Amino acid sequence: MPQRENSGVLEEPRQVVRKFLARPQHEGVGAIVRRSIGRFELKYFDPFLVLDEFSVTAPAGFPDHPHRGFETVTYMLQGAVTHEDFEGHKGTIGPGDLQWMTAGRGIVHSEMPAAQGTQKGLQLWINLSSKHKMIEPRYQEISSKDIAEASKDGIKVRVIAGEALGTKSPVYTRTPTMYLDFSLKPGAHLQQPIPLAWNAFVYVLEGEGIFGNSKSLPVSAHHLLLLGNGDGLEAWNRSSKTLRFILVGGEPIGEPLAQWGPFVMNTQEEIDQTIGDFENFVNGFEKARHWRSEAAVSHGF
Ligand code: FJE
Ligand code: FE
Repeated sequence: MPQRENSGVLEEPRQVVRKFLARPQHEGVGAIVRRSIGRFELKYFDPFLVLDEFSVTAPAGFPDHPHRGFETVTYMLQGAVTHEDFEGHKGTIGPGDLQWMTAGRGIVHSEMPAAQGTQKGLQLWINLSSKHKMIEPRYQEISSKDIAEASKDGIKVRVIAGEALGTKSPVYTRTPTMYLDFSLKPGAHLQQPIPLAWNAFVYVLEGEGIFGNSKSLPVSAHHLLLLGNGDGLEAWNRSSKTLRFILVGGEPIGEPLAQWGPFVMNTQEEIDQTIGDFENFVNGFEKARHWRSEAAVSHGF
């Protein structure tokens, strides 16, 4: 056995293979997102389509828009967002809350600020395999107090999906996914297993961390790190402040991708079909014919 600096639970820690700084850009109506996955240089990191760190202040927001063929996962960091959909499903998610929405065959909804000041959070788009693209829409909503947490040796984790430090999330992931929100105190050292065949990334939220190789340079907030092959992630906080980042992994779907904005299918024919379904209010978009969100009615979007 070669000697390793950190003998522990991992045999082959994953290394950082690409690094991106997510700069702010405009999306929705007046909203600002730092998009890391889904931008030109990184169109798709199978099964992940988009990762946005969003920032919205009223009257900005994401008024009535459709989705088909994937899931949106919204995790609030600050403030609150109200969502309403064309089925009459409505709710507000506040700090630390999670909405895991499986759009499946179709959702039309609005996502708008629900509080004063700036609402911040993360929205991740996870692809669905061809056999799941047209399933019935479904929500899993978990309020902050019900998100499983565990702590050990200066590490705190909020388990959004998957398992860490022996604690499991109740969220059902149609595309097998792990989503962990880690906070490391100064001096903490993390070793987190990740299934071998999965794609995985880190997105830094605050502080500075060392990822993959203990001799690498520290990485700061708003950076996305794509991880290479291996059985897990090793991370260190050698700074004097808390380091917070998310670690997300998923089983690659390995199918062709055809995307038109909020519609994600396998072929261009399916995209054309979807645009037709949406325009003609059929195949899951029936209720879009007469629906407008309360936000749209009252603000004239
Ligand atoms: C969308 C542009 C968009 N990131 N983060 C085009 F902005 C959106 C969209 C969002 C979004 C919503 C929230 Cl609450 C947070 C986001 C993009 O709604 F769906 C398309 N098609
Ligand atoms: Fe949306």
